[in-house]
Amino acid sequence: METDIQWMSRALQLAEFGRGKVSPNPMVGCVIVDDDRIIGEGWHRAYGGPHAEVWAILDAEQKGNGHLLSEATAFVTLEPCSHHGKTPPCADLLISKKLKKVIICNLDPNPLVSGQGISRMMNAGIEVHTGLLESEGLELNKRFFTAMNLQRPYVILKWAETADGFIGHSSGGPLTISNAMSSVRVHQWRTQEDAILVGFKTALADNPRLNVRHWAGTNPVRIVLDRHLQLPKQLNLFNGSQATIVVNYLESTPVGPDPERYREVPMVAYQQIDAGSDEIAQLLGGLHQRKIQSVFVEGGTAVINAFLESGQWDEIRRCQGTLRIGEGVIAPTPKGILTGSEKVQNDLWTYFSRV
Ligand code: AOF
Ligand code: ZN
Repeated sequence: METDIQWMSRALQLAEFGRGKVSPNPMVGCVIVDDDRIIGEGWHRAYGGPHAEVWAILDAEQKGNGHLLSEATAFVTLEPCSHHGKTPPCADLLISKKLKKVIICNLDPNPLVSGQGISRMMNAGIEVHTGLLESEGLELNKRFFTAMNLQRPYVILKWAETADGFIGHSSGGPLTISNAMSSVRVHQWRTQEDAILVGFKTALADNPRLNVRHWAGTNPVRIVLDRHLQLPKQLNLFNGSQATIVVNYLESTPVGPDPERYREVPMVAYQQIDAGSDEIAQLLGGLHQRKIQSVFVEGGTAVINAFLESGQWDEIRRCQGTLRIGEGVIAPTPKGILTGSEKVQNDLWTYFSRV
C-alpha cells in the first residue's frame, strides 16, 4: 500500500519536469489517487499554460477515470489557485469535479491566492491538508518563494579559493584554482539561473563572456556593475550574444570621448541606482521588477563581500582547490550554515545557506 508521502513525492517529481519552462511561475505537480491507484497526473508545463491540476484532471478523464474523481484525493505541490490569471482558478476546478480530499505541500505566497484557494475548497466541503513534504516543496520552488516573499531574486554567491584561503594574487594577475570539471559544473549552474552578475573589476580584468558553453541550456541575462559607465564596449559582455544589464549610478556621467557609446551596443539595458544607500537592495529590487527570480554572483571579492555584508543572499557555492599560494587577496568568509560538500576531481565544493 502506497503512502501519502509517496504520492506527494511523485507530484514533486512531476513538478520538476517544468524546470526551465515555467519561470516566473512556480513548478507544480499534481497526482490524483483513488483506492491506492493513480487515476491521473499532470504538471505545469509552460508559462502561461494550464496549471498542474488542469492537466491531471484531463489525464484522469482521458483515461476513462472521470467517474472516480468524486471519490479521489488530489496531491498538489502548491495550494490550488483561486484567482483568474492566465487560466481560471484551479480550486474551482477541483470543487466542480467534487474531489473528496486535497493534500498540499506549500501555501501559495502569491497575494492573489495565499490561503484563499484552501478556504474556498474547505467551504465547498473538500477535506484539505497542508504541509506534506513542505521543505522539499520549498527547496523546489526556492526562487519563486524568495521572489514572492522577499520581493527580490534568489541570490547564489559563487567563488573559488586556494587551499590556503586566497581568491587571487595581490598583483591581480590571473590565478587558476578550479579545474575543467569545475567549469562544467559552473556552466550547468549558469543554465539554472535567470541572471549572472559580476562587478566592474572582474568585467575589466577577466573580460568574461558569462555565457553557457560546457552544458546544453539557456544563457542567463548578464548583469555588470558599472557605476560610472566606464567599461569599454569592446568587452565580451557587450557582444550582443545575450542581454546585458548595466547597473550604473543615476548621477553618473558617461566618461570618455563618446558619452553615447553604450547606446550603440545591442542588447544592453540600464538600471540606475543611487550612490550610497543600500546599493544591493536597490539592485535586487530593480531586478525583481524585471521578473528576474535568481542571480548567480560570480565575483569579484568586493561584490561578494558586499552581498555577504548586506545579508541579502541565500546560498554560497565555494570551490576550494588544492593549490597553495602563500599570500594574496583573502577569500570571503562564509557566514551561513554548511549544507553539504562534494568532491570534483581535485576541487572540493562546499555549500552554505543562510542561517
Ligand atoms: C496552481 N497550479 O500549476 C500553478 C499555480 O498567470 P497564471 O494564471 O498562470 O497564474 C500564475 C500564478 O498561479 C502563480 O504566480 C502562482 O501563484 C500560481 N501557480 N497554481 O494552482 C499550478 N503553476
Ligand atoms: Zn491554478
